[in-house]
Formats: sequence, structure tokens, C-alpha cells
Amino acid sequence: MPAFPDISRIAFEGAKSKNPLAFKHYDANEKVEGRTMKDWLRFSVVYWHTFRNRLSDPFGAGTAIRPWDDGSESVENAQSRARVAFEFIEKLGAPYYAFHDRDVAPEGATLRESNKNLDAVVKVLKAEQKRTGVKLLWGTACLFAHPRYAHGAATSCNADVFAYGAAQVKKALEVTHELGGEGYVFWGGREGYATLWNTNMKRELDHLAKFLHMAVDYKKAIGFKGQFYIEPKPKEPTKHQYDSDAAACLNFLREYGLIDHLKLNLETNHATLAGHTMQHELEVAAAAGALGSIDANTGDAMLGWDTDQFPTDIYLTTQCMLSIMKAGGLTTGGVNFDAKVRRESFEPVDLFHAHIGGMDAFARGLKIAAAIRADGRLAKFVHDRYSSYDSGVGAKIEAGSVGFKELETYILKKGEAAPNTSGRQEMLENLINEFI
Ligand code: XUL
Ligand code: CO
Repeated sequence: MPAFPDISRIAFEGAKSKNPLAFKHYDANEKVEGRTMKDWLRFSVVYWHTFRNRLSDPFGAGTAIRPWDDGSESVENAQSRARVAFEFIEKLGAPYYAFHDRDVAPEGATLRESNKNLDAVVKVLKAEQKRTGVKLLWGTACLFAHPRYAHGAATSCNADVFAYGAAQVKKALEVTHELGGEGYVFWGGREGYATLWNTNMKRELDHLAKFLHMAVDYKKAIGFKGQFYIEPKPKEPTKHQYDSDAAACLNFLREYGLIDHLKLNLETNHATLAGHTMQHELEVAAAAGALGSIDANTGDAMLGWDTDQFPTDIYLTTQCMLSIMKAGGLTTGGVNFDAKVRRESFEPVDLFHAHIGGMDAFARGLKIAAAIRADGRLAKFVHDRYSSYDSGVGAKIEAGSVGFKELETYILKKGEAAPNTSGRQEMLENLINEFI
């Protein structure tokens, strides 16, 4: 019995379509700069929000109507939910999905039992991947929900909890590998602190690095070739999380000799919580050659928490795609909708509306970014702005062939610096709006 009997494969109907269950802009096979939209965007559906979120909030119970889910924590329910997930992803036409170990299968009374439950569901995931051609973008382990992780996992003050987390990630890596996953994400959900009065920060950071080195070693041991990612987020659930933003993550990875092993999985709402724009985070990662994947969502400018809404703002998706295209695209990563429908949008069909909207918003961002790139004025402006470094003293500075002494001689002889040119911010903002 299909879970969505009234919904067939979502088709591309073009911008004039009034069908809410059709794509207006995402045409998987349309080529942009010689690459299909499918390949540029590599859309991915998240298991946790789309299939496990009951839409509760701190003030009220879950509202989600999910007729296929009996609400139990049984393996059978998890297996039938997995089949529904693939019906959804296939009808949507997304090529990828992503999960935490505990989203797909119930936690048992012991690790052995949890692993057994996971194996039973992985069997179904594997069969469904084969049936539909949908692939695993990345896997991850939930090291933040169970009470044992109250003080964190790799940064817990309790060494046994570190060991438990390591054992859990070992298994999550094995199943990600078994499912042909193209990556693996580390999100430090509780790897931070609630108060510094009880915290040895240096020791916790050392432990986090040890944990990641162990993961790198184990990845090699089992021959898993997928990309490792670290996902920045500054707070929530803890007051401060160590992987606070892209720059902090890069610094941590460099300090502990992990920079060659992990790239960044950047999430829009996490950038906002860190006081940055997503464009900023993308540029920081790209400059370091560490732009890996994105968790595409958005926050609410009026709310200070991680609302994880589906992205609909064309200005935002244009900014994202300009940075991503400039960096050559997401090679191993994808546009992963780490987003949830609102508590008030509780019907199954709302899951389709949400994803269709997000995919169309990114397709428009992609097309607009390509048009801005083809026009060339924006890139030329930025290039020309630095032209003083293309010859003369600027070229010598970049080549490292002059020092303070030579620059002093140069300025003493010249008298005053050449006049500055305008930054033309407003003109560039107008230029962007020409394309939106
Ligand atoms: C939480 C978050 C996670 C990670 C995966 O804010 O973004 O769901 O993406 O653990
Ligand atoms: Co995320």
C-alpha cells in the first residue's frame, strides 16, 4: 500500500504552472554551464526531520499526521517507515538522503541490541536504494539525544561515554560504508559547555581531536572512501559548541592535524546563529579549499533559535549558488534539506510542498547565479578592484619579493598612495537585483 497514493512522481511543469505539486524551476536534466541541475544541486532529503519529527515544540505535543507510522519504537515500524521514506524520495525525484543511526532504527537496551536493530533496518535501506537508485549522501551518529550524552560525547568528562560514542560511530561508519554513502558528518551536538565553571576546555578539545583521529584511522581500516565533514554550529543545545563557525572549525582542524581529512558541512541557520551570513561561511570554507556540503534551510530574522525552515528566499539561494559555483560546485556534497515543516503544517502532503519549494528556490538561485556569471560584470568589478596587485608594487607584495624597507623607500619616493576608487556597493546591489 503506498503511503502517498494520490501523489505521483513530481514533474517539472515550468514557470507558468499553477500545480502546487509540480516543479516550476527545477528541471533535473536542464543544463546550466554544461552541467545538469541534478548534478549541480545534488538534493538530499533528511530522514530525521522528514520522517521522525512529530512536530512537537517545548509548549505542545506533536501534531504530525503520519498514517504509516504506528508510533512505536519497534524494528518492524522502522522498516516500514524506511519503505515510506523511499516512496517519498522517489516521488520527489531527489537523488540522495541522509540519516543519523538512531533516526532509522530504534536504540536498544544495549549497544549490541542497537546495532542489531540498525542492521535490520539497513537491510531495508539497502534494498530500497537498489530499487529506486536513491543514494546515501552521508550518514551520521546521534551522539546528543540519549541521556548518557548529557555532557557531550567526545568532550564528555566521563571516559566511558567517550568510549560509547566511539563504538557508536564505529558502527555508523560501517553501515554508511555498507550503503555506499558518499560522506559522513560529525555534528558536535553537545560538544561544548553549559558553564565554564565546571569545564576544562583544553582537555575537552584534545579529546574531540583524539576522537576524530580515531575515526580517520577507522575509516582507513575499513576502506571507506567517503568524505568526512564537520558541521559548524555555535550553540543550541549547549550554550557554546566548540565547532562554532567555519573559521573556528578550520582553526581546530589545522591545530590538531585534521585539515586534510575533513571538509565543512555548512548550514544556513547555524551561520545565522553564529552572527554570519551563509555567504560568509561559504566564502570562508571555499578560501580554505574546505567547502564540502550544505545543510540548506533558513532561520527567521525575528527569532533567535534554529527554526530550520525550508529555504524559499531567492536572494539567499542566489548568494549560495554564486559562492558554490565560484568554488567549482559541491563535488562530494549536496544540497541537503536539514529543514522541517512547521508544526501547523501537519499533513503528509506538506512534506511535498516543503521540498518542492526548497528545490525550486535553489533551482532559481542556480539559474540566476549562472546568469550573473555569464553577464560577467560582477566578477569583473571584483577582479578590477584588486588590479593594483597585478603589476608594479602590488605584484611584488604578492610575490613576497619586497619587505617593509623596500615599501618605505617606494612610498617615500611616491609621496602619497594612489587615490582609492569607490566600493560601489549600491551599484552592485542594483546589479544583482537586475537578475532576480
Ligand atoms: C542540528 C543539525 C543536525 C546535523 C546532523 O542543528 O543540523 O541535524 O545536521 O547531526
Ligand atoms: Co544540519
